[in-house]
Amino acid sequence: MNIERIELFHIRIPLVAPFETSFGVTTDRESILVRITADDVTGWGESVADADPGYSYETITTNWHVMTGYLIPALFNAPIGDPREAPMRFSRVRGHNMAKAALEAALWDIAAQQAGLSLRDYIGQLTGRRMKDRIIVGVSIGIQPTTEKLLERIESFLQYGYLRVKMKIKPGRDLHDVRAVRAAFPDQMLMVDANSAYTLQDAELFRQMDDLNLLMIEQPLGYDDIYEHSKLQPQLKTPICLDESIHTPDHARMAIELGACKIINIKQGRVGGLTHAIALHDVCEAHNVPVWCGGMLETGIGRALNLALAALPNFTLPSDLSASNRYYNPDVIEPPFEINSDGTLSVPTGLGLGVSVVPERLRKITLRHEVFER
Ligand code: OSB
Ligand code: MG
Repeated sequence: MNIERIELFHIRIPLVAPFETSFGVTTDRESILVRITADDVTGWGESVADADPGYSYETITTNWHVMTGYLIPALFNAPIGDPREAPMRFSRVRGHNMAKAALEAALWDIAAQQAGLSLRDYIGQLTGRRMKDRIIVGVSIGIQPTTEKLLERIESFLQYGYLRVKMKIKPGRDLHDVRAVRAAFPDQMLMVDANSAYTLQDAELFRQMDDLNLLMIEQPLGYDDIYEHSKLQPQLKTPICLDESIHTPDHARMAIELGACKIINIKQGRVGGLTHAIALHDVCEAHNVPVWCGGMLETGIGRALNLALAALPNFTLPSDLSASNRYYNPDVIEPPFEINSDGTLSVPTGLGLGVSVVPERLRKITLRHEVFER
């Protein structure tokens, strides 16, 4: 693959409704879209970094700096064989996984197109794994102004056919809300995500949630912690799922061996790209730890990539991948993702990512565009 041109687009796209987590509220999603041209084929990637360092230290600005100063020059340095070489090419930059992942994503899109395959089938070919056609998905519901609004919002999403509900919690908006939701929807597949808002001192709160038949409790403690989660998990029947704490396949092995979690949420951006995400999937599978695909309010570009990843066999739990109209209207791609009647999303079957960016919409949401040529 001879990379000729790399373009970065800083975009800002309005969410159909504000999304509140324990670390803040998002009304407009900002991100960086990457377009790479190699051998006359164009591939797209999307950084999951946000404008603010709430979920992660990475931001649009740090991504721009690391991409333009280090990662893009490393890609222009020499031709690249296949996208699995990207992590080695980027290895002189420590961290900044989201920046690395966005560039690697565009290389996967190109390589799949060059192989004449959908990204899903290309991953299947490289890994020798049998890939799924449809992904079981759930909806992630932000903190609502009141408990009543929360119940209404859940009700409306269930009508679309989502099989699993994830509700965000934060101190002061936790046990009472979760109990109310459980009482209103006794048999609903339900989980909570704390986004690191608690400490081990709050163990009693989670023991009280243990009776509510939750599918899992996602990232209750420190964003960089594994050890304290290993102290909490044995106190609970409910599985803990780690999100923020896991950045490498080694972190996953450590967390599993310490008994810090029973489930891992894989976000390719958080772990530095598809190559590492696949390795993480394999580590979890070898330890009988199920995984699911996390979301970062991606546009359809990141969503298409996530669906191809989630087609791997150990993605057995419902993923945070919802229909396009739950996030953006319109999205930057066509066709939009729609939920099937069985509560799944179909993995795109077209070449590469299998979605097309609509130039007119991209132009409207672009704040800054920069082009780099070899
Ligand atoms: O913790 O999973 C999270 C969105 C932004 C940042 C962190 C998280 C989330 C979500 C949204 O939960 C999932 C989605 O994209 O649907
Ligand atoms: Mg999470």
